[in-house]
Amino acid sequence: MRVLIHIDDAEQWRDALARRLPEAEVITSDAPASERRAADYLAVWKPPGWLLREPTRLKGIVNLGAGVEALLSNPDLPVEVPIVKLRDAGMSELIGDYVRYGVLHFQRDFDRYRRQQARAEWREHAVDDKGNWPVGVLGLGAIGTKVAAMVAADGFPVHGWSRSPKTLEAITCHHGDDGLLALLTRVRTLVLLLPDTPATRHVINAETLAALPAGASLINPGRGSLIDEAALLNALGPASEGETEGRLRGAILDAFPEEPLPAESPLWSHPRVWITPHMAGPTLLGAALDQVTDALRAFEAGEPLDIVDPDAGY
Ligand code: OXD
Repeated sequence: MRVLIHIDDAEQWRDALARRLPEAEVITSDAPASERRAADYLAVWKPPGWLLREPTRLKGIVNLGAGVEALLSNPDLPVEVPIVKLRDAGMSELIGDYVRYGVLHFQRDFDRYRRQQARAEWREHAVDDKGNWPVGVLGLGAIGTKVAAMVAADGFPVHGWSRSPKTLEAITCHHGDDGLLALLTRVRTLVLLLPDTPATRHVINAETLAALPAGASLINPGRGSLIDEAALLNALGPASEGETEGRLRGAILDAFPEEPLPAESPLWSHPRVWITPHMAGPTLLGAALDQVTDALRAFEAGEPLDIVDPDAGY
């Protein structure tokens, strides 16, 4: 089988995959067009349209990330070719740590202490008990489930939400529109781990933000498209340094509709927004390659695979 890799650092991926999969010929998108055209599989992250159009005998595509929205929205995607995507691949643990940091940031008042420091103000806040700090996780896929479990293991009550009903140990699970509202009204920190699909776009909007208790906080290691930015800024209140907090106490954001986040975005300078450059869940090469190897072998052997459902978007 011939596998064509397209991602940053493609040579590193090519060499590592070739070592794991000696039966395959692994090439990158720099290979001659005649070799690219004869690829059986693509292993790609945000490929250009020409690369998707070119192969003449493609049997499968492996998406080298968890989110498939860039692939599914590419007009050159050959729709008949099955797609598999990375599921977890070491990302969940890293995203879990990011979220745990974020929850503690608000629960232990680091945001308030930072503002006090700017005024050289020595003032202690009473600690709110973890048991009194429900955390909501929207999205209970491979990543959301693991993150919810990590936060629950820290002692926070965790509510999870998914499109269809789920049962998870130590997590209060909600689903559907009513379930979303029930979750929002209860949580003090809301974590977004939904995929980017037409159904999830702007799930955080004026209405859903208003359903959160006053003083709630938001963490988004998921996708930028989940948030209506104007509604978010409105809920955060004035971009002034003082003690005044909006209905929404603060937001820790890792994903944006346009990345890099444009320099002129008002989010950069908002005193109650923390921005990180889509670093919450980097793909770990070793774990990812295990999944790519298994997927390619399963494709070749005609074994069942967890294929992406293009209508659901994940
Ligand atoms: C992914 C990502 O989808 O890195 O894997 O955002």
